[in-house]
Amino acid sequence: MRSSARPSAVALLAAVAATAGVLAGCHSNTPTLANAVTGAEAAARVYVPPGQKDEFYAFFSGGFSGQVSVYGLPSGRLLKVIPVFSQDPQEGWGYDEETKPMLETSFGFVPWDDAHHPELSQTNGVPNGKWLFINGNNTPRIARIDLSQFKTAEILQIPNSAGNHSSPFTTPDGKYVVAGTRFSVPVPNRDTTLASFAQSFKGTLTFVRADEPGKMAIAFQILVPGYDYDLGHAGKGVSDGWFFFTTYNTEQAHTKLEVNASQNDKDYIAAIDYRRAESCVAAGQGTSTMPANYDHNVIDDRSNVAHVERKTSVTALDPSRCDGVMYFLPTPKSPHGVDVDPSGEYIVGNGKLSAVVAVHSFTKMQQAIASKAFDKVVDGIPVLKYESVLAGEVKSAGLGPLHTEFDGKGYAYTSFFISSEIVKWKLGTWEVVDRTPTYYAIGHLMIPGGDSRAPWGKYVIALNKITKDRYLPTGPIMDQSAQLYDISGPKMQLLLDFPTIGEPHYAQALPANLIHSVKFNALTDNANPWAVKTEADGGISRQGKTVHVKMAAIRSHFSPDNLEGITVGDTVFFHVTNIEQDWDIVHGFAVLGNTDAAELILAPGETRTLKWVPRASGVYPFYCTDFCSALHQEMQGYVRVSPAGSTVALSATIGDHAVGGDRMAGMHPTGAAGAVAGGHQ
Ligand code: K7E
Ligand code: CUA
Repeated sequence: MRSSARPSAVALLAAVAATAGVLAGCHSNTPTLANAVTGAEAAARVYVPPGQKDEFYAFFSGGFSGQVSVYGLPSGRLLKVIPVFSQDPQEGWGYDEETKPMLETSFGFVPWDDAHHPELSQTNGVPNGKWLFINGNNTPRIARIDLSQFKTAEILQIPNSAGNHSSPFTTPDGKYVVAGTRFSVPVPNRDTTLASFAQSFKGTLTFVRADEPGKMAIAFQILVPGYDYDLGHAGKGVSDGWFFFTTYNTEQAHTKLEVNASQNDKDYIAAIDYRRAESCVAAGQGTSTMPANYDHNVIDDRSNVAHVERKTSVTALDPSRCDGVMYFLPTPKSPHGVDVDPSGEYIVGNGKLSAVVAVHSFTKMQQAIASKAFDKVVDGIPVLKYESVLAGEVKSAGLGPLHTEFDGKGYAYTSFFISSEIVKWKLGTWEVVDRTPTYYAIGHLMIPGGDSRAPWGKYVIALNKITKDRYLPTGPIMDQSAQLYDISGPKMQLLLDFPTIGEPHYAQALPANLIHSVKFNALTDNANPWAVKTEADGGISRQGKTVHVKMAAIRSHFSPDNLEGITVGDTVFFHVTNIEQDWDIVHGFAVLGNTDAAELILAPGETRTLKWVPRASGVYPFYCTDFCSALHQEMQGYVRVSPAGSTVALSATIGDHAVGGDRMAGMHPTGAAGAVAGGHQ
């Protein structure tokens, strides 16, 4: 009967919104004059003349597209979409034999996800331009993107989790990225009545080692009460060594959360002393080995082939048996983002349903722990007294605070979803100093380096949920929208709107000179077992019903380009190597009527493999899909497919000569080759 005793969240929001004279999802804000710049001024400040380059790289999550998009700032120009969790025909990602294993999970092949939080790798709390991590929210995963290649290089699945939302935030030393579960579930997962939620459902907070490429690994999982763990951020500076996660649904509702998870005046920010966790794990104190099935998928640098490693256990830590590892900080009310200021002293809780933004003090938290200023103890975890940890409250700031970033000059910027605005306030005095409307319904906001120890506080970007009436209409669904504001002066100034791909929950950005993008891969380093180094290395071979074709692509032909001797019932693998050694000279490869894959897109120096199972006899053309030269349209060839049982001899030719010839007979690659050709039939 709790719901009759207290107003529901919806009623609360409606009441607050009505008093404030705005409607939920308000779209009627007009810019305040103090913040306005003329069109010409704004244009000049975002204009990057043709041939010149942007100052910042910005990485936007694709939300339900599953990918990451890369923009230049301040121009808002889209530079690239990096395929991560979703199959992508533009790059053949998840279609070719080399990359299909990247999308394997313990559930099987999962070619989609919902990606929310791009996180740049850090050194000493500052983005270093090496890698970008991003979470898969639906089927819990963390991906690592290599920023020298702008390519996904590694994906680790997170077991005992469901809805990997509070992820993959990094520690300042880059040692860990984290994964907190949004849904609590039975751990280990099993058939259980949903009504037993409060007894049998658990949350997990997972610390993943992430400082060595190709070696992401779960260090430990902390088993926590069955709440929803929403977002997280590491401490830094004075709070280095701690991690903070927001919770909601401390009511432990399993149905109608809209009402039932909005009862408590305060939920918690969970504070984890992860160095203490490390010492308990090292000493075996409060730990157990839990069985768990999850995949770790890595692309080998040199062969470019992805491999799946199935893992079978994790180290679990019970915080009630590791003294001092975890505390709860009461925080009003269903907090979403938790953001730590550049000094590490202030921990900002963005209570979605709260009228204030509550800011905790790390120093006070330490004192409260020392003096045992506890309200109560939940499942062995002390709950600190709200007043004993509170640094201050930002009052009457707006409605529906979600996220906060920092400019490095003593100010914080908080997004307000319901009142659809960014509010700038001063750390320490908590006074609101500026506000500006967003169009419309802002979620995250982003300042380059704005969650780091040293923000580049020149711009803030609003990542908005609703776009209607801003651009030419595109039917009932509009792409989401970003807005760029200049924050170099005392007032935020709106300069630019630009559309995004999918729903950009969050983004991160850093100065362009911190990224070292390679121009091509050296052919001499290409260790793909099917690579060819010259045109003469191509050829065709048969192993039972499997036919392997090794092919070189170079302006403007394939070698070989005529293939015969394939029969219905064969499975054909085209292993194509782009043997160009020049920046941005890309070739593609596609074959008529292929139901087994998309195209291949080949970076210079790279080998990829296309699977094809012809279902009928005939002649099938193949061609290059990337307009690579004046004679690109000539870059084509034919495969002859004969009826099953045909005795047509296997041949691979170009012009008047055979390619590979007898050297191909009995060709039987070893090692990783088997994984490429046979792994995903
Ligand atoms: Cu606020 Cu998924 Cu970080 Cu969307 S989340 S807004
Ligand atoms: Cu190669 Cu077009």
